[in-house]
Amino acid sequence: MRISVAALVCLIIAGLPMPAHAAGDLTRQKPIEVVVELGTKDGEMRFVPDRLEFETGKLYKLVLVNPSPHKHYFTSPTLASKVFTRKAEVKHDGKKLAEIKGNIAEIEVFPGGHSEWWFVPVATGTFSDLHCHVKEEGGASHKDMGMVGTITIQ
Ligand SMILES: [Cu+2]
Repeated sequence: MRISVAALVCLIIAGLPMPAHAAGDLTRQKPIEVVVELGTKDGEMRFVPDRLEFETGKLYKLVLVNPSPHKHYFTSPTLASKVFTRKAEVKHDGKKLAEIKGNIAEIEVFPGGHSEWWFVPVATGTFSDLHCHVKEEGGASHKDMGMVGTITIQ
């Protein structure tokens, strides 16, 4: 029996387990929305939630809102190194004010502010370097006051 190279390649490919999202532009999927509050209305120094989970190969819209009276940062150098960023957006009252392209290292959100970070995780890991490095007058940083979190990418 003769079998063509093309047929052989088809047989090999058909036998491999392929994730459903493997084909096409991963940044053009319908995004999974994850909302994180930076600080609380009462001025508590924490991220809500403070544990985030993502999966590689999926598009996320990480919505960062600040309901508190303080400005806050969302900073995780490890997360920044493990994602491909499609864009970041700044919104006010549901209206888009700015769209930023390129790599994002950290995002600062002012009281009442709303930003979105659209990204696709490309590497796995668990890391606890999410923090806010704003310092209040007197020297204590929000990180020292409990504004920290853990991120897992599976
Ligand atoms: Cu802060």
